[in-house]
Amino acid sequence: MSTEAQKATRRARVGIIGTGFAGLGMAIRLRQTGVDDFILMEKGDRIGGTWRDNDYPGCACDVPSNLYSYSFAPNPEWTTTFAHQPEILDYTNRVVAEYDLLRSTHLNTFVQDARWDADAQRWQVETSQGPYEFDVLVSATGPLSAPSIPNIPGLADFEGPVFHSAEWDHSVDLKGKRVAVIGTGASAIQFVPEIQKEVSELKLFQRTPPWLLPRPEYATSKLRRSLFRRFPILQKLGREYLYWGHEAYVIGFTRFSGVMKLPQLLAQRHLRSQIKDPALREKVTPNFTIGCKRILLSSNYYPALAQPNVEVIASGVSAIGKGSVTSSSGEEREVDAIVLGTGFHVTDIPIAEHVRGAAGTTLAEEWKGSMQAYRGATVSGFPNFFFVLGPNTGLGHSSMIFMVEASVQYVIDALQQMDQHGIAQVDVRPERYRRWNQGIQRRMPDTIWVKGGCASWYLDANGRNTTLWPDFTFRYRALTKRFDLESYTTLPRREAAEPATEPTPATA
Ligand code: N01
Repeated sequence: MSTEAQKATRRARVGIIGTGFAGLGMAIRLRQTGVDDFILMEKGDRIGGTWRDNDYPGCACDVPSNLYSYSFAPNPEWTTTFAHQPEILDYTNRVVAEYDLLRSTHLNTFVQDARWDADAQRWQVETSQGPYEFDVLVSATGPLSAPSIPNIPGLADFEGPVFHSAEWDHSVDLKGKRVAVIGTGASAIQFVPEIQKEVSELKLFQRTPPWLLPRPEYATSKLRRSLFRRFPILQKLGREYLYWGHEAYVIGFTRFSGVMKLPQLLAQRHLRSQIKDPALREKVTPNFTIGCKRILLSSNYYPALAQPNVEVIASGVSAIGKGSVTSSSGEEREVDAIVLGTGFHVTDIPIAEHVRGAAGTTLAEEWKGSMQAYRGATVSGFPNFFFVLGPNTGLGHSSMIFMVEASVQYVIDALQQMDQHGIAQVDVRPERYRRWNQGIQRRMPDTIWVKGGCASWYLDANGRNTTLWPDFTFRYRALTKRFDLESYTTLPRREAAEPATEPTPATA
């Protein structure tokens, strides 16, 4: 692309940041409702978001695939009940092709700065590919897009390979190597059983043991697939069954924590049946109520830990040497490579540093360490800016795609109402914004995430849970079905605000 072309401002009615399930879901619904004037901006060189980035060995979904897929794009062909990453990415690519989204996608386009231009009533967006202008800006960057690299003294000086699970370095052959794994979250419990089979020694640094339930994964039969293909209603019914089964967790998570005794008993039984060594059993037994951190599903993690080439060091990490890792309890282990299963920047999402509202301040400055958004979607003082999967829309129990679809519906209805009423600008009223977030936070002390006795990435630096939705997901869907215009201040299009530049068609 020539420098001149890079400088030309590209315009569209809607700009979408990110092409994971959230961004693609937004784009598809726009297309379905007749809005073709949008551009998807993707920082990577391929679409796919977190399921593109996370391709570590064993990467798979821990929500059943029949639920973890778009409601409008059921996939009768899932080969297993819990699809693995390549199959999920294939599904995404098929949906992208079906809705012809590549022609609206600008790859390698990193959003550096987005600011609300009050005179033009538009978002001016600077990217690594030049400037853009949008009437409405949708952030769909998701909570799991920025790997968290721990600030451990000596990490930069380690002489062997070091990589994060979300940036797996497939050029490194771990076969026969002594490997340290730091972290025991949802990602680590999936890749540990895979790499355990090939490494000579695996030193697992476990700061907090997670609760695990068995993973009911099995290959789907040809008969089932053909029935789903021929009678879509059967797949729909299966999806409903899964949905309500998962929704039952909300009762224990947010209302009656005593209910969690049952899954905790099942998890204890799972642990006892898979780990016979009492010392190891003790090391990996959590000391908090199940559900306080994400409940993990695995039937091969504990057996991997029980193998002779694995040592669980039940401690955080205090230092890293040129060829060793030292635990906070002072145990030093010599290793050839380090894999970080240390999670993501979830409560300090990077996009918050790049988006500036009407007052010129960034989202991060507005939030002061605690993210918040009205109905998980809008922030006061940031007109025409929407989140898909914004603050407090995360789940610990069910499919995030359900929340994506609910969030997207809110934006779609906003656009339709803006058209209908000749509105150019909407900004959530400060008191609605404040009251909504106070309401969310008032519910938190009763939840398992606060009462359960654990520290987790659900809580931010101020100790607030700004990540999870503290209610049934159907309640969220009901709240986002209609854009509540009365909660917003609105402005019509100002004459002087007509664009100086001609609209530029999107190109892939
Ligand atoms: O990350 P995590 P993840 N020193 O944050 C430890 C989703 N997901 O990548 O518990 C030592 O859960 C940390 O210890 P502690 C899912 O939503 C979904 O595994 O904080 N240890 C923890 O053990 C999931 O929840 C699927 O004490 C350090 C681990 O690193 C989310 O992604 C699959 C440390 C981080 O665990 C994140 O999972 C996989 C330090 N300095 C992931 N810093 C699905 O199937 C952190 N840790 C849908």
